[in-house]
Amino acid sequence: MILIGEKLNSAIPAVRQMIKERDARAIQGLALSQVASGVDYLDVSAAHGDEMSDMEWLVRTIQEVTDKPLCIDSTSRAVFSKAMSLIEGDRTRVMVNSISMEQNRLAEVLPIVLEHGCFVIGLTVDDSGIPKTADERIRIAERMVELLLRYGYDLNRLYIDPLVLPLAVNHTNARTFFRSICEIRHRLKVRIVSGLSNISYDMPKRRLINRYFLVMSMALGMDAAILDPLDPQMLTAIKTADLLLGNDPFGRHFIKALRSGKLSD
Ligand code: THG
Repeated sequence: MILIGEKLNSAIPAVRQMIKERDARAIQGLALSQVASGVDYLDVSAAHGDEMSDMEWLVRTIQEVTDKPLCIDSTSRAVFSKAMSLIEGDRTRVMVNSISMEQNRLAEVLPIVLEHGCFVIGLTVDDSGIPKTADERIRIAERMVELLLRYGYDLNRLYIDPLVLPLAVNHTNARTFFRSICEIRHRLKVRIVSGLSNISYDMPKRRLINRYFLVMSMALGMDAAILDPLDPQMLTAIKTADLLLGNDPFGRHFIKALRSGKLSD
């Protein structure tokens, strides 16, 4: 599975503080520890603060210590433009997080994706809000795929995010998400990504719920996840699920994780 490390996010109070204090060492430490855990992308979000200048500082600071591709997490065209202008090396490796079928968001962010040929996360949301049912999510994903095809976008670079709603709001919300994954993959043949942790909002034992939810989603074909790669039990669940799903020939990654002490019982 493709792992997107979630830690470089100003929504996390300790990280917000590091950004505010321009604590480059602490931010670089968070980048490097996620890279050491095996992430494929580093999500970077500066929405809580002065987004423009914080994003600029983050992109520069992170790239001083790693060339892992960044997943730029924003809603603002100006922030994406700025971040893209600072990317060192191949800009097509960047993941834009995210577009949606909300008309404003689409008009703002899609041109950036098309201009640079980046990967993109497409949220299944439109101007009527986050859909409650799987069918509505599927329809929005269909509309997005049609639109991107019209622009000649390479659909191999699209990750649909069917947006998880909390179980505490409706006890069938995980089931709705599972159905969305299956149908979107089956009908549209595009990849699926998710942030997952919303599922356990307002519940006890959040990490436990998140972990089982992740493994079940992987079994249904989820391709990528935005998560905390520093959580050893989460990483163990991912390595074990990848082994069982046939994504790890000869168990090489499993054994490597075991040898480096990353697997917990
Ligand atoms: N989809 C897309 N992008 C997203 C999300 C999504 N971006 C933001 C968010 N959801 C994913 N990122 C985070 C970042 C931090 C936390 C949750 C989601 C968080 N972290 C705590 C911490 O690090 O301290 C707790 C971690 C833990 O205990 O496991 O809460 O859904 N496209």
